[in-house]
Amino acid sequence: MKKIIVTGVTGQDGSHMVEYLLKNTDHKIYGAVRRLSVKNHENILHLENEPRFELINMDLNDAHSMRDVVIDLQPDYFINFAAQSFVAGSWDYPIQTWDTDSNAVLHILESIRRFAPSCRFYNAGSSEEFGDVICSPQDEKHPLRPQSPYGAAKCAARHLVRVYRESYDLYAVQGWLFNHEGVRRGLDFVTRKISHSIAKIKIALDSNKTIPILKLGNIEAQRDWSDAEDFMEGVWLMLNQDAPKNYVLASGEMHTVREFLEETLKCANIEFKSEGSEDNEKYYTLDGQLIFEVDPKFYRPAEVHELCGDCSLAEKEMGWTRKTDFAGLVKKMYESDYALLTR
Ligand code: G4F
Repeated sequence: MKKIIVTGVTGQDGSHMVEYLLKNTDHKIYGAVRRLSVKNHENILHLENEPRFELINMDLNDAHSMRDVVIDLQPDYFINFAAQSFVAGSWDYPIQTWDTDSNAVLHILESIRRFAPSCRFYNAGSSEEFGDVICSPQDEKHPLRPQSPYGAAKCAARHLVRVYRESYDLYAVQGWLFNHEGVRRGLDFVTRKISHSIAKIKIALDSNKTIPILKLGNIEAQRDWSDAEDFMEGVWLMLNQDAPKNYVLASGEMHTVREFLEETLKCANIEFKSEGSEDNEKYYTLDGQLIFEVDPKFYRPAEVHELCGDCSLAEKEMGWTRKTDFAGLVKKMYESDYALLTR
């Protein structure tokens, strides 16, 4: 039985990856977790009794712990989804971001090269690496122009993955995953912040309670949003080609944050009118209750204004396709949050 280490299993991508691997392979999956005094295992609780899934202790910021795991397990695959993945937070804690998203990748690569050189390695890359884009859509040839400490750390990791692949003949890849969302998305990310807040607003409106106003930053930012679950197959395909190669995974569609908000309001059957503009824009229900306002507190020191991916290479060479479209993703997230809050 082959062995796969997956990091970040308590998060959105890691937990979906484990589910994908349990369903589509016969391999044994080791979910690497950091011991915390308060457990954060909600996303993997349902997998606790799976005989092919085992949790192991490992801290990405401790090179020795990582090395020992690689020596002991001799994994066939190592999938690294652990990261400081909140772009806005990377200005508040840039060093922790660099340590986790860049230095830790170097430690993994060193462990693999020294102790398990036939292990295939996937590192989570990001469309944030393209940053201040020069053309749209972005494919694998677009230059790296990061705009945040997070984007810069992912670019550094990308170079390390390439250097190790070329220097030591490792099977090491880093896909460019455009924004991918879902019901397990953290509440700070804009899509889940919107779906969760609008569900709360809907419940408050229906029960005549005080409305918890949604506050967002730059609602004109444009992103290429997909369903995180659709990307897991793409990651696994990237690890199982004849030769290692990096691919873009994306939807090829671009929508503004405003469109995401308005599509969610549509799902909730909330009609609204807009007043003001830019920093002062507000949305009200038709009977005048404030539901949303722009809050410059959520603006970033530097913004990536638009991202739109071209995944035609992944489709052509790996046969990868996505299943959920933009409207389907918004509906899924809103309905899940509404159910969660009314349960
Ligand atoms: O949801 P976001 O925080 O995601 P962002 O920055 O695009 O990063 C995500 O996608 C990347 C792939 O491109 C990943 F690598 C990364 O780890 C993460 O998963 O913000 C999306 C957009 C931004 O332009 C932001 O300025 O939404 C805008 N926005 C507007 N108001 C807001 C808010 N973002 C957040 N988080 N919160 C707001 O209130």
